[in-house]
Amino acid sequence: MATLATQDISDSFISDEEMLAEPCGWSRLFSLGSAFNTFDLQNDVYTFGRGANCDVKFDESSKHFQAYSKVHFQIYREKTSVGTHVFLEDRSTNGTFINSEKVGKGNKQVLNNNDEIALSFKYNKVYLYNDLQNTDNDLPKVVTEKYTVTKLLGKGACGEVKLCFSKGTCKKFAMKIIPKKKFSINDRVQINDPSRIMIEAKILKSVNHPCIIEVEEIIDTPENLFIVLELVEGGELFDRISSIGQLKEENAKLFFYQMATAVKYLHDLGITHRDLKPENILLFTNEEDTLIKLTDFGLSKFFDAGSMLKTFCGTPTYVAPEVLFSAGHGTYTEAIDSWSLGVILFVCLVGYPPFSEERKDMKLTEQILGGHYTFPKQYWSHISPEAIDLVRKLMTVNPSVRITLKETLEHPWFNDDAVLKKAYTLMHPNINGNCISMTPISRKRKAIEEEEKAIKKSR
Ligand code: PIT
Repeated sequence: MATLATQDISDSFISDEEMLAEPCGWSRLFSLGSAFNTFDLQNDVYTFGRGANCDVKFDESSKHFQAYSKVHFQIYREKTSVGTHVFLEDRSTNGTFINSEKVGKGNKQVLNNNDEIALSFKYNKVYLYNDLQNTDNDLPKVVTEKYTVTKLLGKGACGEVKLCFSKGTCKKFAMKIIPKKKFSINDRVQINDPSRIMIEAKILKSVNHPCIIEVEEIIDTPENLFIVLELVEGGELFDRISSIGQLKEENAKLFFYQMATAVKYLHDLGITHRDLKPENILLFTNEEDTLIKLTDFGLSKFFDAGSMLKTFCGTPTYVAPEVLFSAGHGTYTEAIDSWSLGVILFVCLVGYPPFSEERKDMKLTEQILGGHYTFPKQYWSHISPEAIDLVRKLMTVNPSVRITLKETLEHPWFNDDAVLKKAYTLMHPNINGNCISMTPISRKRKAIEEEEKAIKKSR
């Protein structure tokens, strides 16, 4: 029984049954690992470890339980004349890591807001430290009453993406924050056109595909648009390729098949993505075989062919020749996505782009406009002729003969049951009996059906 004098530690755990919307204490440790619970710090000192005497005792079912020390680490706060400081002291044999840096047995380090704590292994992140005194000041109440917004996941031209936790369930999401006003970066004024942003958000909300990032909700305020997105944790395809040089052909096929299915799905709905590149393709997990998720529909378009001047901000590595040719003023079809996918496939297979500014004999735009790319033996000898044939068909200069996404999926490169089966299992986990509960996707489908019913009724 809990007494008034000493607070029962178990009061601080947030079980699934009694999800606490509001944190109680001076800091919160958000769980990043499945065997760890989100935990509110109320007292001045806490010990964490596998020993029975610890204030927070690790769950025996946790994957690395044996690698943890009896007392693994301690968190405490010290009130001094210059303020209150929070420290983590490493007491473990195998190490406690703050943002991937080992603290080291007997050492202590100041804990700052959004620090990630890992145990025994650098990648075994179990907690995110959230300093409750110091957060959310500049976020509107409509956001903070539902979400705790924490560390930065990425920064793009039109806003930031942050990690956030839903206050009811502590479920993790990504939150894209898009300022509506003009803002300037290095004296270059950029404009975030609110209607464009809304188009992106609406397109994302209207689609439903396992390989397209899912929107949980959109919060519209006078200053910003907040798009709450499903959280994916494997980073960008771009970084995966950069870190390993190039993908194995089988792996490239698994990823590319998913991209092609997702883009075909969009084309069937009359949507062109228009900005496909490895930076906009996210990986669901860090595993080798994983789901891909298309993002950044900032340039995407419903139905009509249109111009796309915004494309000319960066290097046109992935831009189709017909777009370059008319400098963004022409009208284009969905075939521009096939071209970009061809460039992506090229990069996945060999780790370098088909066109480059480093080439001395021809300017970059000339290379693209004329489709001047080659498959040097030195890099391509181990790649199958089918893969090369598909790259050629996607990177065909004339858009009216370029291969479509439907034809891409029927291409002989995909006569590969093992890869297709893998892709299918990743894309439809619940059909294989792995998951029977209602997924966000099925919830969303149901919501859409209900909305459609309501619209029909009101007509
Ligand atoms: C995540 C994790 C992450 C980044 C994102 C989502 C970003 C998604 C995104 C969505 C857009 C966009 C740009 C980025 O225009 O690290 O779950 O609609």
